[in-house]
Amino acid sequence: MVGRFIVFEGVEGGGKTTQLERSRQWLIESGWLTFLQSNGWVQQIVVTREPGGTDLGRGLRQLLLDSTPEPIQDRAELLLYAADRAQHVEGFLRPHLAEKSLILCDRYTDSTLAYQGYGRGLDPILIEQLNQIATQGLQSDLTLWLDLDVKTGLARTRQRGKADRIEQADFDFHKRVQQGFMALAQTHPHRIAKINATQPEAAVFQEIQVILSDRLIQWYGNPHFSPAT
Ligand code: T5A
Repeated sequence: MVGRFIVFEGVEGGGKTTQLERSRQWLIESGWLTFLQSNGWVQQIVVTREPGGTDLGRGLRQLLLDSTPEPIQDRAELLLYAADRAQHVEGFLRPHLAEKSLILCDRYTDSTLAYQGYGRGLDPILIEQLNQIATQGLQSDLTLWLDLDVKTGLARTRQRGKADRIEQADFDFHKRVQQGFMALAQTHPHRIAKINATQPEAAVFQEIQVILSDRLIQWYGNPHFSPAT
């Protein structure tokens, strides 16, 4: 059995990074990781993100998120995200899955459909094709969509300081992105699980934990222990 690929998605400031780290810790502290390792199903948990999960990707991330005097054209932006993904899939995700890693990834293909498709207005069919070229068919096993209203999300990121190039886009852009995630979750109800991210951090994680536990049991069977909460 190869590893599993879990993705965290949502609008700016939705709490993906926070919940991804909580999930990693819970998988270790609950006993799940030991259970999976002792059965030979999983070797390790790895954490990664898009853009920026590889050396090339870190350079691309800087190009994409730093503000530049010359505006980045929408199609150029799309191609840079696709290049980041192609490198990430081939150079990081597939090798780790082959080594039986449980991968927790901050953003993946749904972000491109939501941001460059719904947000920028680029053709979704073109984006699907590019996603296919970049991923060669690699889909997440589970995507956790942290559903949060745009205003709250942006307020959270602004508390942290200077907004990056994408965060600086106008409010309507971010609203369209949010609508994009909503539409994607409706289209792919089995792959994408909706999480109410307006709650306090611990309550958000409670929801995630229930979904993760269900999926782990579905994938690997019932553990012969009671995972600690
Ligand atoms: N992008 C990406 C595209 O346009 N197309 C693509 O194909 C891809 C892959 C990536 C940017 O690239 C775009 C999307 C993004 O604009 P990024 O830095 O990875 O840039 O941006 P984000 O993923 O949005 O990262 P953020 O750090 O801004 O948001 P997170 O990770 O969702 O949120 P997090 O956990 O850092 O939390 C933000 C703040 O809120 C607090 C945290 O403490 C933190 O201060 N917080 C909460 N506060 C109250 N209640 C809660 N429940 C909270 N949870 C977290």
